[in-house]
Amino acid sequence: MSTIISKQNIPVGSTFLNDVLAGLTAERKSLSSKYFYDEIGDHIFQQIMEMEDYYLTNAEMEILQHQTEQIADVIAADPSAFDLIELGAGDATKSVHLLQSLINRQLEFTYLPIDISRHVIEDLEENLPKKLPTLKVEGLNGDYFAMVKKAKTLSSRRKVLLFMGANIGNMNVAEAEEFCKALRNELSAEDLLIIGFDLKKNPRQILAAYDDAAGITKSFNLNLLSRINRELGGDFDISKFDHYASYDPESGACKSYLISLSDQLVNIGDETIRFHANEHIYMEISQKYSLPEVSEIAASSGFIPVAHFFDQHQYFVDAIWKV
Ligand code: AVI
Repeated sequence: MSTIISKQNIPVGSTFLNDVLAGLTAERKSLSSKYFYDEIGDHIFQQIMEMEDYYLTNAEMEILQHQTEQIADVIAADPSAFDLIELGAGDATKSVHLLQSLINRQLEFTYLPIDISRHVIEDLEENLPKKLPTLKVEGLNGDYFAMVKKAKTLSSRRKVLLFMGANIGNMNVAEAEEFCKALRNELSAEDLLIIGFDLKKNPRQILAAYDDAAGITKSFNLNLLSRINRELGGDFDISKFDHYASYDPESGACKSYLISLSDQLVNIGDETIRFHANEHIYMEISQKYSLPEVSEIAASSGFIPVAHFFDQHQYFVDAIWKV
């Protein structure tokens, strides 16, 4: 089947193009943060995770470093063999601690990292065996739900799902609930979900994590406009947009926007998009939760909380839920 190409050489029907145009021609302009992660975006996100202000990485790392044995105890309470499936595995820096502990216990399991990036999966399959030679790894490249379904066809062993890094925060509360319900529907009675939530805390601290003085988060957001220029033939002038982050302590919603600094026209493919001065593009939500709100999400999506693991400051929680 031949692909129809538009005059800008963009495959017609490209999801990225369609999503970008739908978002920027809507009354309230938005772009999806799932498109942040091209190669450059991955690199900038790595820099964000190394920032002093971005407390989330260290908080969850502390949990994995110091409470891995207790987490492994919950998993090993059922002695049967299992598949450990990680959604959005990245470079697995945090999960390595848990993997090591499960290996030390000589538990029978296979690690199935799922990532949308083929590059990430190839790296994991190549590098993890160097760190953990006896680990059985089977990388799955693709969409979370399609790959969880595929994992279920590969073995009938019980499943332990890992969804860490506060990735659930990049959905609003209703979307998070729908997502957890959909995960619940894929799981059976003996399965577990280990899921990381960033907790509500001093609003200034949260805002600082998403509005760093060095402008790394700003470049993370602006990179999506550059990506549109690179991949969709857009002509955004990046210098004419600023980054703005806000945090609402009541709802727990931390939101990022790009603000148009002037009246301007931007061309993407065959479309011309008008921006007014000070008009915003909604870019990303990083939802924060209280512990009762975490348990509400568990209950409304059909899970039962089994255990909670916090860092010493209670900035972050890794919750274990059963079905
Ligand atoms: C990937 N995700 C959990 C990050 C977050 O904290 O929402 C993405 C991010 N956006 C800006 N800084 C980090």
